[in-house]
Amino acid sequence: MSLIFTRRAIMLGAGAMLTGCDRIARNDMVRDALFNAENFHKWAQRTLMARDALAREFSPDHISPIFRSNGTNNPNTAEYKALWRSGFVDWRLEVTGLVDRPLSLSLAQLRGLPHREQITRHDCVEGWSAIGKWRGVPLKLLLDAARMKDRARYIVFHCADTMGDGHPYYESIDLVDAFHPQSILAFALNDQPLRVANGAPLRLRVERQLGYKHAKYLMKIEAVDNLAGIGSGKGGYWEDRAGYDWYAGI
Ligand SMILES: Nc1nc2c(c(=O)[nH]1)N[C@H]1C(S)=C(S)[C@@H](COP(=O)(O)O)O[C@H]1N2
Ligand SMILES: [Mo]
Repeated sequence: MSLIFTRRAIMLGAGAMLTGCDRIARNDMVRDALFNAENFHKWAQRTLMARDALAREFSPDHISPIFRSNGTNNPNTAEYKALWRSGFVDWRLEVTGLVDRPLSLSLAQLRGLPHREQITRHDCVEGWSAIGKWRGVPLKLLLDAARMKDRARYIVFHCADTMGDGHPYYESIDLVDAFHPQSILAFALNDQPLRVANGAPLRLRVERQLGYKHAKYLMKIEAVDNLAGIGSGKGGYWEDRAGYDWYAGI
């Protein structure tokens, strides 16, 4: 949202009140769209800081001795257990949706692609942080290989773990984050293959965002033009159920 648009929208609200018609000003949706913290934060981050700025990276001596697990620590479904038992040789990452060339990639294929390594801090809304060294494939590389269509706007991540309500975890990000150089699909943490507790065999790292955006246990990534058809339309498991902000920039 540009500053000009914000000003115009506020003037529109004021004008409506002056003419005695305060229907627009009282309309909760309009007020929320203008003034809620999430929109302001999003606007501030987009305008005041370049969204492609890098998240801070740390030196190896800052790595946390233990990178704890949060949320699901083992999907424990029959399908996942079978994949885990055979060392994930039968696991595939599907790249689908608005792409000209859908991909189905094995872990060996992903490991064979160019990597990025980054030591970053993970911040969970539940009040803990940890610094870890991640290694993975830049998301951009896969989206380019799949030849994403021009009308794609978001990337949705579908996970293997079914949550308490029986629905698998899911998340989504926009293309600014998808193409960000630190957005990687990580298969290693602290020079070890990713543990089950941290999302084996593959999880998203989207370093400019809060912990819940970093989808673990990836099965499928999907390019879409809008989020209306994903869950109840707010773009993520916790966004749909607990009102977490979709844009969780830090
Ligand atoms: N599939 C899946 N991804 C998930 C979660 C989850 O429960 N399932 N929890 C999220 C939350 S809230 C956090 S803080 C991080 C935790 O990652 P970690 O277990 O590696 O610490 O994963 C995120 N990604
Ligand atoms: Mo979290």
